Amino acid sequence: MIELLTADTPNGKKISIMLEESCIEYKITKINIFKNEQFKPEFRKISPFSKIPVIIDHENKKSVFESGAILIYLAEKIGKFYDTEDRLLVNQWLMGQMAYVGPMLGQHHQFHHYNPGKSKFGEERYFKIAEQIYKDLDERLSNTNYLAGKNYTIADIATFPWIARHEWHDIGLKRFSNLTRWYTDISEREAVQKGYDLLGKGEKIPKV
Ligand SMILES: N[C@@H](CCC(=O)N[C@@H](CS)C(=O)NCC(=O)O)C(=O)O
Repeated sequence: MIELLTADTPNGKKISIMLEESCIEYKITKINIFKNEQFKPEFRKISPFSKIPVIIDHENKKSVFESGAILIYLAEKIGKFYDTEDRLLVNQWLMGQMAYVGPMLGQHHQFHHYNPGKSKFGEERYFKIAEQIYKDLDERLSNTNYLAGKNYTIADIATFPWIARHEWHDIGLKRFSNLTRWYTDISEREAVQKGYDLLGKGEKIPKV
């Protein structure tokens, strides 16, 4: 059994989606990051940067932090979404999500969605970067079905919950036909719909 310690954020949703896709038995332990529960010493023992998500695999008592590392761990455990044939490409698109797409869209959320009017520089800078990310993903998806090629992989699972915040981004997802096709296709997966509703409150994936 896998225990997912998380909050309801795009990084958290990556893992609930992966667990639903994997059909592994799991339970969710909520970490309230607005009440600073991520800084509690017992949590920091398994999450040295005080971040969600983290998993504990109760079969072998291993814990894993960092969403990309968790996705790789689970994919290797179930033998899905990380084919050896595609692995070099999956690694690149997954690392690109972890190091660039997620952190930049996260900054865009900070300036454009949560704190508008506080920094013109920050708003303009991250709007431009977010728009470029949409363009780059769209270009990639004009050549392939999924980010790492013909197969749906953990690179898509990592990227999807960030694009699902498209209403916050105000970039206009509809303008990007290949990204829209990819987003709609993944949105229709039952496991993705279930995993997206991480807290079981009936949360729906935003439509294009
Ligand atoms: N690179 C990390 C980022 C995790 C992350 O930034 N988590 C945020 C929520 S999405 C968090 O725990 N924030 C609490 C804090 O910064 O105090 C991952 O992908 O797992």
